[in-house]
Amino acid sequence: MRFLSRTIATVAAAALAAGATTLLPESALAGTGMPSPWQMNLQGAATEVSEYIHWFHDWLNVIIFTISIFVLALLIYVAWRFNETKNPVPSKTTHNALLEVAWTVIPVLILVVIAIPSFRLLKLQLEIPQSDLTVKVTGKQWYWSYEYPQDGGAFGFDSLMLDEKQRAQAIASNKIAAAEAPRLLAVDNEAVVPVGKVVRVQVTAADVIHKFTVPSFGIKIDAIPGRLNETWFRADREGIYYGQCSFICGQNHAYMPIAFRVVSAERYAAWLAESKKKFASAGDAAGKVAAAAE
Ligand SMILES: [Cu+2]
Repeated sequence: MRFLSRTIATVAAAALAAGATTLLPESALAGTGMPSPWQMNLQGAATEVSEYIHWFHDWLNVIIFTISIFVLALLIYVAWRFNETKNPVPSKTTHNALLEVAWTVIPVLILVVIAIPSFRLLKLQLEIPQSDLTVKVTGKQWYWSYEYPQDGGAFGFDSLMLDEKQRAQAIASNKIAAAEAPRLLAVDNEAVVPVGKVVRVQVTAADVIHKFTVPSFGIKIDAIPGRLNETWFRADREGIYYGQCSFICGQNHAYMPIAFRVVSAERYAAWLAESKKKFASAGDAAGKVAAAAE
């Protein structure tokens, strides 16, 4: 009985903890844009889609915990009430119409309650609103290339992970703040986008299948050679948001992070002007890979 009360207490504590994260202010949620030590929950939400995903996740947890506790309670009751000593002559009942209808209809209703928000989330993700800018992303073994086709820029660049030496150098030379340059996530060229604008992201791959994933934006989409996939995000807050390739794509799959820096409209304009010059003469990716291999 003591074990039982302790188990119930543990389950209740877990349910409370799951519920509490939704009540906490956003700033109390560690790990937005990148994971933080001992983080247990999803990465903090920075877009409408991501916030919906968080809500849906919490809602599913409520349903899962309720069903699990209900079934556990029924099992305990049955074991206690109908054991051999308490109930020596078992009932011969084989049918109960009301009960059978109930245990068919109630699960159907539960599924409907899950399906409606699920379809709404899919619609939100798949229907791209009128976009303010487009960024084309190409997955390559093992880095990402970004192209800015609109905005009069028509420039592109490769974004490669900084190794430990490069990362230390970048921090020492104040190119990037240490808190914004986590190991295995910091890159040489971040993709910069303006805050509060709808960014249409076109995703493809040049060699094998990769997957473009940014948890805080709530986006995850396949990068497939010969196919152009589309998704979108509108970041609500400035900051640095990291993601990773999430389709095993070869030897350095773990070392091709994604980095988006969300900035004000003015800083974005300045970055555009600078990048048009900086990346105008950039060599193609093939040349870069050949140079790196030497
Ligand atoms: Cu990949």
